[in-house]
Amino acid sequence: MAAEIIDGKAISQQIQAEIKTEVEELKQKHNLVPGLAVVLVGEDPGSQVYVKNKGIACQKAGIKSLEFRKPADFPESELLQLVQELNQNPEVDGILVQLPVPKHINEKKILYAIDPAKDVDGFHPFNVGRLMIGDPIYLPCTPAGIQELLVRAGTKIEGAHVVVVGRSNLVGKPIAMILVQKAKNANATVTVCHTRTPNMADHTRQADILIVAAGKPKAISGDMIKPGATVIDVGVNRLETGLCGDVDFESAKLVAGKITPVPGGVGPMTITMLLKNTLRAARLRLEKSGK
Ligand code: BQF
Repeated sequence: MAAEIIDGKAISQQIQAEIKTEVEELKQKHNLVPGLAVVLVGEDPGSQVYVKNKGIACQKAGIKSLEFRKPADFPESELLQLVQELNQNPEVDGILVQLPVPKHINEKKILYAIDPAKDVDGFHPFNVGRLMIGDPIYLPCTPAGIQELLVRAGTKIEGAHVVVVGRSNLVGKPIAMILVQKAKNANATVTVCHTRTPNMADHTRQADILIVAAGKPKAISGDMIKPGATVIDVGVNRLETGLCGDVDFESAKLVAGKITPVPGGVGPMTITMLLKNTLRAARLRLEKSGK
């Protein structure tokens, strides 16, 4: 039997409508418009698409988006200065520096300079630490989107065996941490596989929920999937033929119970969770100001 397709785009639109309503309420009750600063250095074609997606999504939800586009040779010191200005700017609730940054810039140095209270990407060590100890403030957007997709698709997480393929700081490690937590919509048993895992298929075939963030097109095929499993494809590989996931969709959909497509699966949810974090940042600022 063919798998049910998890429609990330439709689920995203629904959540974005919910966020829009909450943003309007914040405006009416507190005269507060959430603001997101997006910084793009260089002309990476993927990054340009992502920044555009984020700007449009903000606008639709009533969130003010401020874009800062800088040339590829923009000095690290000036980028640091820009981040510090945005940290101080009262119109800015969230700050996002689009990754990857050009090679002459130390990515960690920039990410660590962002005020953790404005770190809506959830990459600052403070927020990573808060997640690790089970007291998160901002969850990183892609893992947060994956958890939300699983919940809204009706896949039971508690007690499930989740197998994650990939151990990046952006996706693999944080999604493992989120789903293993003693918390609602979590309590899974989690295995993390990576490039040095021998006999990877022995692990992936055990998964009730298989999350693939391998960074390699079609790394997972149908024969590596347990019949009926939920398969979440985090891959965004730009090939000449278009966007392609890390899962071989054609063979996987014949075996899986539910599966996310690429495009239209996890990607739109990543953007949606960014809006959610920005709204949260605005609310937290309001609380702090005592209004
Ligand atoms: C879709 C990203 C790797 C490295 C840095 C919708 C996006 C992608 C796909 C998107 C991503 C990937 C983003 C779809 C943001 C997700 O319809 O399938 C939206 O805009 N993303 C990013 O900002 O940085 C990345 C992937």
